[in-house]
Amino acid sequence: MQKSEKIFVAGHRGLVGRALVRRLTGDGFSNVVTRDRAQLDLAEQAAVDAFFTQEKPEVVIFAAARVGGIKANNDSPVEFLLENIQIQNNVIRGAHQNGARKLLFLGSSCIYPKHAPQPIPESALLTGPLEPTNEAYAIAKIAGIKLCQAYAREYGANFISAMPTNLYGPNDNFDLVSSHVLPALLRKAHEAKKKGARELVVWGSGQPRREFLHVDDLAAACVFLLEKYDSPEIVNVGCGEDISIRELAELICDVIGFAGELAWDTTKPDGTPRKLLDVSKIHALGWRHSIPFREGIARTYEWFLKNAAQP
Ligand code: GFB
Repeated sequence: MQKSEKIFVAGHRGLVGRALVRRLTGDGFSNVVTRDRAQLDLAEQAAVDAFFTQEKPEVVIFAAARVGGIKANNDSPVEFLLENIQIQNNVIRGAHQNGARKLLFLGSSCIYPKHAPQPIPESALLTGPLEPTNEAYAIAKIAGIKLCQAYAREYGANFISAMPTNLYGPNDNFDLVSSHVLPALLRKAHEAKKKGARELVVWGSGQPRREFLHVDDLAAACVFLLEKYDSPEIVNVGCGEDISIRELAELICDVIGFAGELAWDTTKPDGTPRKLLDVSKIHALGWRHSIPFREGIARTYEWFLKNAAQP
């Protein structure tokens, strides 16, 4: 990519979008374009068309999405399906119609079947039923992948798709109802420690296993793929290691310094039993993550203390 190329980051206010803008500007890309939701609602096709007609970005990174943890996904399938399909259709179509030379679509590891082989190779896509708690989000993301591949096949577009594993980092959502597990436990452990509580409640059985990647590593992988990868075949992005939710809770308590007990709320769903990506493809291309997990949690906790913790 040329440092002066016009790069549109769709979703720049989110966890991923903010990391992308940090990375791109840090790497010297001088023409990064963003729009707040008040200026451009990505769900409005006419507004998105007008934006692309006027700006004609050369590169588009699609990091806009309605996202949430297991409860938000399970409670609002209509919104996860409708909004994600609307915004991705508008942006992908607008990018193609206005001559974008490259687009990177960000999916999610939940696109793979619930009982996919572990670690999950890219070839597992559409080989079995999805996890019900996030089926709506997964279907929307699969539709986005397929739209990019259709643009590549029918029109020769260089539209690529990356599948990140569970992400965490600064600017995450720390709301206890709608967030993902890592920010939720970080906040719960902080508040339990502050109150001198004896226990911390963790959802589910603690048995499911998840893989976590710091969002700054994902941003680095995105820039790498934009520069080095030109195939419509999807690419997994992860760290290659997973951990049980029980181990995660213990690690977070240790980083934060909460010494109480863990209690299990088994009325909450476990979701997919295991979600570990096979990252051999991106390793073979020449990219690896670099932020150690414990350090990434500590850095996220520092950010939380400065920006999101209740006084
Ligand atoms: O991160 P999470 O919400 O989503 O939950 P998924 C992961 C696991 O952590 C589940 C458990 O087994 C939860 O039951 N967990 C334990 C908790 N305590 C908590 C807590 O306090 N809050 C939360 N949220 N979970 C999401 C999908 O699946 O992952 C999305 O729903 C997306 O579509 C995202 O793919 C990456 O990993 O199960």
